[in-house]
Amino acid sequence: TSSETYEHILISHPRPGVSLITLNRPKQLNALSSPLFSDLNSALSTLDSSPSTRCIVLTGSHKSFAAGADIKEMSTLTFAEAYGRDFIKSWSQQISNTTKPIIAAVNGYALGGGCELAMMCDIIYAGPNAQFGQPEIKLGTIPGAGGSQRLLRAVGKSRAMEIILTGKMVGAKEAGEWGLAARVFDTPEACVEGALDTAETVAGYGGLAVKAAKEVVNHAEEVGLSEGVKFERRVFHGLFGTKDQKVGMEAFVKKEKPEWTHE
Ligand code: CO8
Repeated sequence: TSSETYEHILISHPRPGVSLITLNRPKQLNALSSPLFSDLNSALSTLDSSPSTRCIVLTGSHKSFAAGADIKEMSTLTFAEAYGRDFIKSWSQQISNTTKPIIAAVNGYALGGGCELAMMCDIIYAGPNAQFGQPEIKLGTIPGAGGSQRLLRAVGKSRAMEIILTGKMVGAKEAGEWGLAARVFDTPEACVEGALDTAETVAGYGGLAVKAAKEVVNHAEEVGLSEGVKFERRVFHGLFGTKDQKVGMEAFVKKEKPEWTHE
């Protein structure tokens, strides 16, 4: 996949099993346009089915992860157009369908759709200048790609309400303390490197167990506790049918390093 080229994103494979997607509309602070999403979705689809990719890191520039949906593209949209083509739905479909873990390395602005995009990822790491926010209220609208739902789950009602009702930005320190970001780093470079380190760790495990782990955690957001625990147990049972479960447990018993087969 290293030969792929896109207009609005960059793809590289900086670590074994790890692919890095860099949003690349620097002049527009990575505003999320339809062509950018077309590139992103195509790349995610390719990487999700590529055996050489086991974990994905998504980042932007040091100044901006993504400053939201492209306001210039949206400003004249009518209700009939938005409803008629279910505006935004296709944008987030591919990222939600991606079975490999995605780590967002957020430096600079993650606003509106940018914050929503980060929250669609499985882990968020933040650089020191990260600024999260849902400023849609300032534009006379509200979050449209899951922001109200995922922010509520990430930081609780009172903080989510404050962010969404005021449009204020939340810095890296608070994002870390509130659990929106799993870790906060001292420099933008360290944020991306930290995400790549974690991605390399994840990529070093058996692919089926990684896929199952992501699936059961995501399922928890959809269902109640007893249903979620049951689903987790069934997937857990299923993993006894994989070669990697035997590889992993036998290696532990023999005090050897597991050689994952991803089968
Ligand atoms: N859309 C289009 N262009 C943008 C956007 C945007 N969201 N953000 C920045 N730009 C452009 C600016 O227009 C400017 O372009 P130009 O040079 O041609 O004038 C360029 O990027 C640089 O921006 P600024 O000059 O404003 O840079 P500053 O450093 O002064 O300010 C800010 C940075 C604070 C980030 C400022 O640009 C800003 O407030 N941007 C808008 C943030 C915003 O409101 N985002 C929410 C958009 S609504 C939304 O996302 C709805 C969600 C829909 C779902 C999405 C699916 C994932």
